[in-house]
This record gives sequence, structure tokens and C-alpha cells, in this order.
Amino acid sequence: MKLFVYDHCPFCVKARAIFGLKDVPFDLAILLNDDEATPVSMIGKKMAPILEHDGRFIADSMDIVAHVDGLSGTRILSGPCNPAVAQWLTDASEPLFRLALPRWASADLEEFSTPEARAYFTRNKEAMIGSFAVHMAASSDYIATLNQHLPTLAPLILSADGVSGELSETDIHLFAALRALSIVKGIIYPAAVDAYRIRMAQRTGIDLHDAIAI
Ligand SMILES: N[C@@H](CCC(=O)N[C@@H](CS)C(=O)NCC(=O)O)C(=O)O
Repeated sequence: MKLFVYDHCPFCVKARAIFGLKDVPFDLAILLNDDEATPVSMIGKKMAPILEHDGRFIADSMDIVAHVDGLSGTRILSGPCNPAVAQWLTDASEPLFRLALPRWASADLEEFSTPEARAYFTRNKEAMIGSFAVHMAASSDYIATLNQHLPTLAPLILSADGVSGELSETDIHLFAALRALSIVKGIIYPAAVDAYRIRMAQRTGIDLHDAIAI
């Protein structure tokens, strides 16, 4: 199996996470962000993640999660989804992406290893959320919003090994968001949230971006 991703992409983190949690071997391929030909040749559009398995392509992150979880043995995402965490993620989403997108655009990530790939990302994402410079200038407000919001997540985390006490799809969504947030410097993680994101990084085999946070 070969998984095509961008390092920064939270949807790609969801797809990568199930391989680590389930301990299933796979090849990871990081696409250049301006490489349209490769994804288009596989799924007819420019989108990641893409899983190639036995000559078939799966193009949606949660379809990849379900596919890999169903491959061998019993499913590990067996717990109930947690609507309170889903609501927390919805509420965090706007400041999170306004903080993360401009930071990813200037970070040392493999999908941006050419100037053209970096420029492609900036052009496309600014068309979606507006000027990165404006969002960077508003960073302290967004960070304050998230630092106020994070303490309400802490009591929802029942265990560092599964937000609802056992693993569920909610863990996939929550870890992807916390991994995205790790590119932002100045976030104050309540102890339970910090323990959770560190444990999930370990179990999924996906590095947090703390070391390159901006
Ligand atoms: N529904 C898809 C959404 C994936 C998605 O939006 N991926 C983004 C990257 S985070 C993408 O490839 N966008 C096109 C681009 O960045 O050029 C999934 O869950 O896999």
C-alpha cells in the first residue's frame, strides 16, 4: 500500500494515523504541492490523501481509515464517536486554520521543497481564506481565542489512549486538528490535552510540529 500525502494536511494525518494505530506497514509518498499530474492521473482531481492498494485508489481520508481498519483482525476504532469533541473541533476550526495555513506556507515541509510548490499553496489558500499577512498580523487574537477554548477540551479527554476511553473515529479527527495546531507557537496546552497529543503522536508515528512551530 502506498499513501500519497502532504505533510501539513490534516486530512492526510487522518489517513496516516490509522496505519500507525493499527501497526500496518505502508509506503508514504509526499507530493509536491503543485504536482497536479500525479493525483489527477490516479483519482481525476488534485487532492490528497490518496491510498493506492492493489491497483485501486481510495481518495477520501475517512474512507482510507475505514479501509485500513477493516483489513486484518478486529477493528480498533470500536468506541463511540463523541459529539461534544466534534462540536469543540467545529468551534476551533476558524482560528485554527487562520493560524496554521500561513505558518505551513513558510515552514520547511517536503511538499514545499521548490519555490513553485510553495507559491502554488499560498496562491490557492489565500484565495480561500484571504491574505496570509493579515491573518499573521491577527495571530495574537486567534491564539488568545484558542487558549481560552482549549481548557474546555481537557475534561472531554477520558484517556490519552482514546478520547472516549477507547479509540474511535473521534480520535482520528481530534489528533489531526491538534497536529495542525502544533505548527503554532504560543498555544498553551492543558495537561490532559498535552498528554493526549503526545501519546497519539507516539502511537500514530506522526511527528508533532512543535520543533518547527512559528
Ligand atoms: N474529503 C477529502 C478532503 C481532502 C482535502 O481537502 N485535501 C486538501 C489538502 S488538506 C487538498 O488536497 N486540497 C487541494 C490542494 O491543496 O491543492 C478527504 O477527507 O480526504
